[in-house]
Amino acid sequence: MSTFQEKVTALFADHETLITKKNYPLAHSNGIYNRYENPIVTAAHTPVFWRYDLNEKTNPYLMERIGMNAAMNSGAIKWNGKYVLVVRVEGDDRKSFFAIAESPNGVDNFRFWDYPVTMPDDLIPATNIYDMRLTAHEDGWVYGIFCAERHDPNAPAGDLSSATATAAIARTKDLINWERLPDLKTKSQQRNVVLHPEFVDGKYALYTRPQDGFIDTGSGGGIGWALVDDMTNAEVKEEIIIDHRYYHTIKEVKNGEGPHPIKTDKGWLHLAHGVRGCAAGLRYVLYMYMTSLDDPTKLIATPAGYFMAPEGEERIGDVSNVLFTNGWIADEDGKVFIYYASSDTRMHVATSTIDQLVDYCMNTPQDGLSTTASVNTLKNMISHNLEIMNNK
Ligand code: M1P
Repeated sequence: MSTFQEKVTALFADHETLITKKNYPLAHSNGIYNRYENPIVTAAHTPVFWRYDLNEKTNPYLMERIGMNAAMNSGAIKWNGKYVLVVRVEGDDRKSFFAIAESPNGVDNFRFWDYPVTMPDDLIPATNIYDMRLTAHEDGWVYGIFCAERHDPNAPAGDLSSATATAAIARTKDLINWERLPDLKTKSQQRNVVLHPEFVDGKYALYTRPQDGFIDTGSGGGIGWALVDDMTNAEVKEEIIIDHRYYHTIKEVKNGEGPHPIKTDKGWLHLAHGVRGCAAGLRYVLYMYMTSLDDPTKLIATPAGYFMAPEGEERIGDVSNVLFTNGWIADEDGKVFIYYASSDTRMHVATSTIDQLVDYCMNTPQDGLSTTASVNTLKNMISHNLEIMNNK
């Protein structure tokens, strides 16, 4: 029979083995990106001392006292040479909070900082917060924009499910001390709001996602764009849709900007999620697009279909059939670390390069929005290739 101390030692040893496990790219790649063998952050990666009371007197059975359910939708930033994720950790109590995990190489050895983020909640308290997008803005602040969820004050008595989604804003200079700013003022509910890293016409620029209700985007036509004078009192006065939803596409029901776009010589590179309905529920996939450097509201590349869709164990989790992203890091050498969550449960990484992603966006055929158009695109590829093959 193990002593209490032996059991504690085993818990820490197992945890250390898990978080220091080397991660390798999968042998197969589609030429666009490389997936990796293991999830990079899971609920089990959260520190043992978050979950267990380590005092034998108060926890003689060494029970898990505060359970962690998921580690998902993470913002990302390169910080002091480390690959840093602001992870959405969800406790067994269904409350999400932010916690920082950092890695020396971006693909494994993610270790949580001792304490979760203390996010000031003094303006309008929210019940739940999640899905932070980080932007190191040229004004010198690092902004975190995230969803603040509250029970709908207009819900009929007994309806404990109706909620409202608002874009909450905070900023920091050290990722430790956060200054909470007023939530974004906007006509509709909002989720998936992202700050563009540069001023545009001297203003802050936001990617928005107007929605009629907490879940339904309804008349909100897709990913929006709004210029804002002041982030300390941010208000959307005018909003235009820059990336529309279309019937019978991967983003028919909803879409949302992922992390802020990466600036390249050829244009702004965007990563987003698209949602469609099916008999099994909603299916969330990742897709890409590019906008012009001269006019960031103008689409210049719109590859058809999805960039990544759930595969293998990624398909299963708390909300199955979901890939979601709100973080990526572009290194100086052009390598890109794409951080994505699967099925609202765990975090993964895939790597690519700016050149590959630009090539993917510029040279993947567009969606012709019908079977006939898709078959014509396919026939062009076949005849092009048969000519090459037959001339060998
Ligand atoms: O459950 C899938 C995702 O659903 C929401 O995303 P969207 O607003 O686009 O529907 C969010 O709650 C997100 O956190 C979640 O991963």
